[in-house]
Amino acid sequence: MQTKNNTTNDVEWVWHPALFEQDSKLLNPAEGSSLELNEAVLKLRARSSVARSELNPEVFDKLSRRRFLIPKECALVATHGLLKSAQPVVEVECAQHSTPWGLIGAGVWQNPDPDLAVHDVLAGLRRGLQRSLAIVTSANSWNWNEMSTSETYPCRVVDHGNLIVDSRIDTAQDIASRLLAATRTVGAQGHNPVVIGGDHSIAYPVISAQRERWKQLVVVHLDAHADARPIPHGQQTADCGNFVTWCLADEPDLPWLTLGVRGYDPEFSMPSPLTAKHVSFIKASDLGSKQCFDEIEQHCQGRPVHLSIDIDVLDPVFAPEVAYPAIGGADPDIIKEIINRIRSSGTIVGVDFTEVCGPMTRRNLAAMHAIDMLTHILTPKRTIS
Ligand SMILES: [Mn+2]
Repeated sequence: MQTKNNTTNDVEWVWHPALFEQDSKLLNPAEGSSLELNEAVLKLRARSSVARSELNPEVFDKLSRRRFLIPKECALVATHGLLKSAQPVVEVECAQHSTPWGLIGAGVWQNPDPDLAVHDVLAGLRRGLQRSLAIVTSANSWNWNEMSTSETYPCRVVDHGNLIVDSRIDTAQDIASRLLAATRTVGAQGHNPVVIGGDHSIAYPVISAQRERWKQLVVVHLDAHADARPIPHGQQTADCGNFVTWCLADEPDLPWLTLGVRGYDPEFSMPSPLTAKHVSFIKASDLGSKQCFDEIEQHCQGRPVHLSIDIDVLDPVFAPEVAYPAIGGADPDIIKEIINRIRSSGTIVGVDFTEVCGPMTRRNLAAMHAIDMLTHILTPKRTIS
């Protein structure tokens, strides 16, 4: 059922265009990586492209993991680098045989109000996530909520760093193309992308890459807002208010379920998402009803699921640090239950998580809930088989 469009073995891998050779090393200054030029690397360096199946798995992992090799289709936009390692590194390795999550930071804010203090959000989310995953997966941890030990929560996260953004010269379209390439690169390595933002505009390139990878993909979108506004004339890529319109304009067949909408929308683009074939909405006040869970189960049944989460799906009582707070939102426990239902009916193959704003103090509630929710998604409870 979960047929991939491109199996990872079909991808053609090429040398990263930013690489050059110096003093018996292969350097990628744009991404801050280097590799010893030994005989095997030199021999491979002579090749213009290579298939994964031609390389020993360890060699492939080493070369693709730090993007010495990248998928051919991503090379054109990678000239100035795609991703760069960021602190703190969020890596967890306690479930060797499960598919790793591939973490990408994408601190993209198209038009942030100065009072939203977004400059340190990504670093704060990384700090919180690293701490939270370390506790949940530690051998000594005891979970009072579930009355169980931590070995119940296998988890594997590979950190691919943050998207390279140069605000002096990059256009919104440059950034979107780079994030599309970065998400493809992570997906082609066989990792399920987890992209933390940033504003919700990042979901358009992320979901585009996911749809290429999974023919049967469905999207579950948790948000106070439909983000389905019309595309202004001449706009080159999605903004945070219309990324759904962009996704569905490209892929009218993509099954899409938006959960948690409420309030008034002065610009909802009725015709455009609804000309898409399988779009539905569950408003915030209906979350948690039997009908809601039935619809989620039907939507996800046996399919690969991409989760697109805007933290403002929570009520501002829980998550006040957002750009557009909306009264009457969800309770965090209902969202966790929804995630459980999605997981029991489909397979979560990727996440974008957006719209946490600053200031990033230790009392930022939106960030605390974002980290708790991400931890819940990344550490599914082990099922006894
Ligand atoms: Mn949104």
